[in-house]
Amino acid sequence: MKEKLEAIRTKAEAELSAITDLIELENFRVQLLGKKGELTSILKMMGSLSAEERPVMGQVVNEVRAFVEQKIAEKIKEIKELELKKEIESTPVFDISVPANLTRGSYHPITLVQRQCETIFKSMGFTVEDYSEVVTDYECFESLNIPKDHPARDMQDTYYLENGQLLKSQTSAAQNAIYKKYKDALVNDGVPIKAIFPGRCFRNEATDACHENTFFQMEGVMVDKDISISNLIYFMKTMLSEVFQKDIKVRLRPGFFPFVEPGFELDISCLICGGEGCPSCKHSGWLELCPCGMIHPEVLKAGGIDPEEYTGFAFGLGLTRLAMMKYGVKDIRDLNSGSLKALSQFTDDEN
Ligand code: FA5
Repeated sequence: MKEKLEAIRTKAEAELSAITDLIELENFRVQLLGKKGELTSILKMMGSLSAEERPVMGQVVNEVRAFVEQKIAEKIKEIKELELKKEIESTPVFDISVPANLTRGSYHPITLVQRQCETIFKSMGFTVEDYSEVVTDYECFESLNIPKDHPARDMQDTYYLENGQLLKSQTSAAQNAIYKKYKDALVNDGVPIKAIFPGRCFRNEATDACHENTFFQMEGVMVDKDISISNLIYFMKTMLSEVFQKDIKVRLRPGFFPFVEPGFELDISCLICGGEGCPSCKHSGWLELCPCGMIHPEVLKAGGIDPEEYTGFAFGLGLTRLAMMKYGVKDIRDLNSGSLKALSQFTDDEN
């Protein structure tokens, strides 16, 4: 038995040096140490030894096993180092003089529509604001007259973070900060607040042809003395006729949002089906595009503005839906698909 063990030790030393890859090495390991391996079969014979021989032989078996295992571990390390070296040597070196193989990129249709809306509103004296995607409960709900436990929260299935903040579910979340930013100029210098803030919104939606879990809105607010619903309608009409460059059928119907009073839903006749009804408009012929209304006194108060003296309107334009209608995209999910083939058909020629 002892000779057999010595033979295994010699074999391990001799054959391991010729092995050059990990698969071959694994086969060799199984041949010696596997369930039916040479060393394992010797172990099985230990039962036939006398009580005196067994511990002596047991010690030799352990020594040979440890020796073989160590040799195999060393070999693994050696093979891996060699493989890494080969990989480094075969990696092509970046050559700045090689001509680039690039085709011209294009803007995402939502970017195109967003820029177009920004241009339209800037020309009417609105500032374009930027706002974060992670907001507080106060910004997204409480400052908008939606206290905790208010049923209106159910309309937006929101992604909360562990720290209690949330992914913005509506661009209205920026309203409070905008009022606070510009209220002094309004009160002291009589400069009306006129701002838009486009941004990405997130909701835990059951997605379909007109609902995504990640989509863009563009909020707009105007606050001054004597602002009325007529001002709101004027700006909405101007925006739509500029974006589409043609007459669009719209309808205004009552809508409930705790942060406006009165509130409206502004729908446009679906441009995919011409108002006949299709999956893009949930077969109604109309697409909810831009809810709006007169800013609720409590919301103005939370922004530090006296509602007895000032009034204003706010709207929340669905930018992603606007892009669908403008470019005839039938399924909203195509816009987030990342398919370069689909997106490459849009160019920035119009901007
Ligand atoms: C709001 O988010 C309000 N903050 C809008 C508002 C602002 C009202 C100011 C009054 C005053 P709503 O949940 O309806 O409302 O969303 C507004 C628009 O965003 C919708 O009309 C639609 O065009 C778009 N929108 C909403 N959810 C989705 C979605 N899951 N996927 C794509 N677009 C969406």
